[in-house]
Amino acid sequence: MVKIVCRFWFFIITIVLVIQQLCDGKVMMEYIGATGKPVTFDGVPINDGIDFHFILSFAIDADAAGNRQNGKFTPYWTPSLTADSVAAVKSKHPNVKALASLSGWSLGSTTLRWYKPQNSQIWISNAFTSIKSIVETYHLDGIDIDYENFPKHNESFSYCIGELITYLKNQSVISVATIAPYRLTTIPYIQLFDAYGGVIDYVNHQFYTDKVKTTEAYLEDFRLRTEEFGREKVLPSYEVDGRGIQGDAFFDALQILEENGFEINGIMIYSADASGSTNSTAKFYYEQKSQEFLLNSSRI
Ligand SMILES: *[C@@H]1O[C@H](CO)[C@@H](O)[C@H](O)[C@H]1NC(C)=O
Ligand SMILES: *[C@@H]1O[C@H](CO)[C@@H](O)[C@H](O)[C@H]1NC(C)=O
Ligand SMILES: *[C@@H]1O[C@H](CO)[C@@H](O)[C@H](O)[C@H]1NC(C)=O
Ligand SMILES: CC(=O)N[C@H]1CO[C@H](CO)[C@@H](O)[C@@H]1O
Repeated sequence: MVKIVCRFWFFIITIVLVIQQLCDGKVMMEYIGATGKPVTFDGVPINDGIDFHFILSFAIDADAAGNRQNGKFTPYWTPSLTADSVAAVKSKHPNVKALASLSGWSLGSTTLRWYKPQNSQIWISNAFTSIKSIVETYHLDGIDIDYENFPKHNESFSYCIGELITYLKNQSVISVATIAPYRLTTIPYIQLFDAYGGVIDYVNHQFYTDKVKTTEAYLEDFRLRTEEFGREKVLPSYEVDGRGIQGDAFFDALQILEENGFEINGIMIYSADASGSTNSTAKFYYEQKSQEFLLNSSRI
């Protein structure tokens, strides 16, 4: 009898979670802290109806001189993003989550790349311990995977990163994991996603690297990326003052995606550093309008 009641509640809870995911679950992903500018969370518009994720950029498996540390990650995001400021923005906005993005393109003048660890188990264990400590210090909820350069033999990438995410989730260190492929790194990320997609919540594909500048090209590109990574998890993305589609054409593209049957579950923006430093009329315009778009489309 107890067993049946448990099963019943498990069933109900599962249904509720699935419905929640389908109904609201609109997410905003905002990279912050990569440029070294003294950027803060203050001033970033955060709508109550959106699951707002700040992605602190970056935590890196290297010392300050760029030497590999065998899986021991250190935070290198701008020092103005303090642990207290993460706690403050989360307590002011219960819908905010904070993630650490792993790696990024470079540290100072050193280009960062994935390397095959000598011993995968030791790398995973070091990564688990160092990331757990960063998560606890900075009150984080998850990690984003942003390795941007790969050696020829990268088989261990999928295994090491997939196991790391699995282990961090299993031990309840994190609740969210995202990946950030770009035009030239889709293959290793597809390998990771195919093997460990169950523990990956969203795909922050960097559409602005795909050289698409028109709404029509954006639609075709989105079609391609959702074929690679699945329709539910891929988020359209925008680079402020950057590459790819620019200005309000981005919102036209989102409209066209919806008209073509794609459900927009969230939007990724790179980055708060750029948005915060544009002139005052344009400041955080894309963050504001993206959230408005998501709320509009969730009302359908
Ligand atoms: C973590 O993994 C262990 C071993 O596979 C399993 O028994 C346990 O249920 C998992 N816990 C969670 C929260 O997934
Ligand atoms: C402010 O930004 C807008 C939009 O990017 C631009 O059109 C305008 O020229 C900028 N104004 C100044 C004073 O930089
Ligand atoms: C949201 O909907 C309102 C009302 O229909 C509309 O005026 C506004 O332009 C929409 N905003 C976006 C970003 O789609
Ligand atoms: C062995 C292996 O997985 N190699 C892949 C590494 O990643 C590149 C792309 O960056 C692929 O082309 C290889 O197939």
